[in-house]
Amino acid sequence: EIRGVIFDLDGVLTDTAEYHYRAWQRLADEEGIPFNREDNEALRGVSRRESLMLIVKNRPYTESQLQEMMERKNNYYVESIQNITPKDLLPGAIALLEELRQAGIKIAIGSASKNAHTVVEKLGIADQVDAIADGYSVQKPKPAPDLFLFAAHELGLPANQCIVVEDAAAGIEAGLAAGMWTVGLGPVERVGAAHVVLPSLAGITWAELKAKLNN
Ligand code: B16
Ligand code: MG
Repeated sequence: EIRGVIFDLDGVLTDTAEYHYRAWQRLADEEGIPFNREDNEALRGVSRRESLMLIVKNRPYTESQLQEMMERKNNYYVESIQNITPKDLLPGAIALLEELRQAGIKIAIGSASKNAHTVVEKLGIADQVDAIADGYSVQKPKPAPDLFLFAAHELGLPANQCIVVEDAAAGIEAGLAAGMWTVGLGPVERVGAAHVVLPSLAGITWAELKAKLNN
């Protein structure tokens, strides 16, 4: 029986991906590194350091230069998320969160972002969420199962009673590695490994989701 749902944040409950992209683009432009929206696809759900490495590739930056660039990008990002409001919740998100709460299902956020708390606050869903696992919670990023296992532990639930909702391939991989049920949002080419694949959360009810997972 399922007693908890762990939601990824960026790409699932809200679209901060656009803000991440603009911040990386600005950094890449300043550094004179070719980077565009298409390149950005590879950064979906990927940690800050890994994202930077995908952008700088084998250019010979020192560790302190890499640190400075991550900090610079984060400053741009933090600036842009100040304007987030509940209107930035993706379609279907609030309805599902409310339905889950009414059904007594525990809810956690499982995000790679170190800014997840700020985003959750700005979205106005802090009271709907029982636990937040974020970029500070564990060492190993997705696709390692650690972040979702941490979230389940915070909820007081065993892994097999939890569902992970993710938009990134690495996130689905992490959910499966954790021994959880997985729901992938987006194209099968990206999240096809999930138990259930949906285009988005729009119009999705808890009853429907449960029925699909029992298939
Ligand atoms: P930060 P998620 C991820 O969030 C983003 O998808 C990814 O683009 C970002 O690099 C990562 O968080 C780290 O974020 O730089 O704010 O710590 O999809 O796991 O909610
Ligand atoms: Mg995501």
